[in-house]
Amino acid sequence: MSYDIALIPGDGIGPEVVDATLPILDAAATAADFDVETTRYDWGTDRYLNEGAMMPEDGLDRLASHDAILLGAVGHPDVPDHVTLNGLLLPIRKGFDQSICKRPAVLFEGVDSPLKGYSGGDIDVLVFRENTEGEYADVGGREHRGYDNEVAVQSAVYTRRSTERIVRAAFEAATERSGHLTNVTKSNAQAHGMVFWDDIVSEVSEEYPGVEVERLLVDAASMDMVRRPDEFDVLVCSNLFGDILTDVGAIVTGSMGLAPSANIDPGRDNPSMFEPVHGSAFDIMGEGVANPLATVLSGSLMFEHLGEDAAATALWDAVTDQLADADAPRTADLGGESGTEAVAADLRDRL
Ligand code: GGG
Repeated sequence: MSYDIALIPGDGIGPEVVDATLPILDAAATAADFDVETTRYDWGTDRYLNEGAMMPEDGLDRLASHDAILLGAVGHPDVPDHVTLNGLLLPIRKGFDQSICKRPAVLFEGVDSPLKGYSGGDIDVLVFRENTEGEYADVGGREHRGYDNEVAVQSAVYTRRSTERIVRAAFEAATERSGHLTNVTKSNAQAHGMVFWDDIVSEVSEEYPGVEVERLLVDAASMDMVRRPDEFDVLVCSNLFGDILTDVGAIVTGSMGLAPSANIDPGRDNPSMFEPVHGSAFDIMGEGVANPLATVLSGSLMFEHLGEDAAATALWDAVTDQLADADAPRTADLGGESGTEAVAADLRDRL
């Protein structure tokens, strides 16, 4: 069996963490008796600066035949973030109907949380973020620039199809896990889209009588992510709220460098995409110190999605073992002094 993976290393530390991860994916694949073939697409801000677009016009067509996509990071200090995000990452998520974004936030053994009283094993949250619409729907406009009556409108879009998909995916996960689901909205202030969202959660909940649903407003949920993250299990939320809450989740579980994500097309008509939650981190680019573990864990989610459970588990376990080992190399974000390559080499040995 062989899988054809599209690589989009992207900007900043993206190429560093992707390149460090590839031999690790290969090692896990070889041990599980399958092959990983890769095709590299050097799309991103350098392309934008040279050619005026983050990716070619037929970019989605070129990606469509791949089994999955592994992406590094997007963003550049010389280009506005809305240009880079809307030029590469968001068109892929939307164009490939990747409406389900799954982001685990796990406090691994051996990793320190900035929260007092929390140690390894205490936090294990899985966030389901709607990934193709909501506040990132790119609906709006800006008029009368520079005049007193200047106006900007940014609308959020919630469709029944996509909202049901993310909510159902979250209920499925909650059923397999603790039976507890937290629905995060802002339906006290946003009486159309967010109340619609709550209605869909209520409808879908009838199919899952075993799942207990807690409702939280996003302001309270953000507070509780730092006050009582151990009490959360599965969270479901809109695109923007998921983006914010998963950064909070990453930092309370020790580092952005440990947070993986999966952007999944539930219909499986298109390739799904896997990427670390972190951005391009230009401040450390080229120093060889970026933490590759979020990308490795994203590779684990990719193998799981491809049905290669043994390789997925092997990768996750190798990272877990490394983090639990006080003598293992670790990068500066985790309090260590090792570089990307030392961490990657140690992981390869563990596999
Ligand atoms: N690793 C992907 C990346 O560079 N993400 C940066 C970012 O700003 N992402 C926003 C989002 O996930 O919606």
